[in-house]
Amino acid sequence: MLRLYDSRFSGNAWKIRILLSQIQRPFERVTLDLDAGQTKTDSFLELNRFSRIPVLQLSDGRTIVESAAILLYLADGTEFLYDDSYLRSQVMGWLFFEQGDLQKSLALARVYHIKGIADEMSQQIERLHANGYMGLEKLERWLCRHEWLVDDRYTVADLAVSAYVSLAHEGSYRMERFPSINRWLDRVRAQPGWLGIFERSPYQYG
Ligand SMILES: N[C@@H](CCC(=O)N[C@@H](CS)C(=O)NCC(=O)O)C(=O)O
Repeated sequence: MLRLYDSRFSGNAWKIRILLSQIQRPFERVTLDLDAGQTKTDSFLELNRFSRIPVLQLSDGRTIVESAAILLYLADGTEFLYDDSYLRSQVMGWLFFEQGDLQKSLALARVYHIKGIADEMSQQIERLHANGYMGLEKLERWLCRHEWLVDDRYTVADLAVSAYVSLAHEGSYRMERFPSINRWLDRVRAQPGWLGIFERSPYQYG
């Protein structure tokens, strides 16, 4: 069976649990405590050279790291990824955009709030917001004219980009500025098999 190493609050691992639910793949969930340094041990480094979650371990023991790579692996041959190489390249473009232009700026601001250190980190949050808003404005511009990120249906591009965007308010982003993003998030959440971040997948063991 597949094994997913993740943590309770990670948006990157949440993306994988949503897709596993949508493709109805059973998996064992191993939830790590990041604050206790469980991604920094020698045995974890054997699983992920970058010492981060999520990590997907296949039944033969091999691992896949980086949420975008895991999503592409799991979505291959399903309705959530196109076969056509041009359309696949468009999906990948959004996955790279999410990692480069959005993920850190949205995730770190959220982490500072969750850890209760937002006041002391206010200057860092301001810088993160400056970057994050630039990415969100680009996304809003696209979604003003398109229902989905690539072509005419929901794919792992929508899944990957929506995860941290839907959590951005927890990092004090003013999301009412982005009406097209909000309508798209409603469409994403309405997809069969979609799960909230603290919701348990019916396909989850452990
Ligand atoms: N680019 C990576 C980012 C993964 C990431 O940032 N993981 C965080 C949790 S969301 C983590 O494991 N942090 C622990 C650490 O860096 O020690 C991905 O998309 O998988």
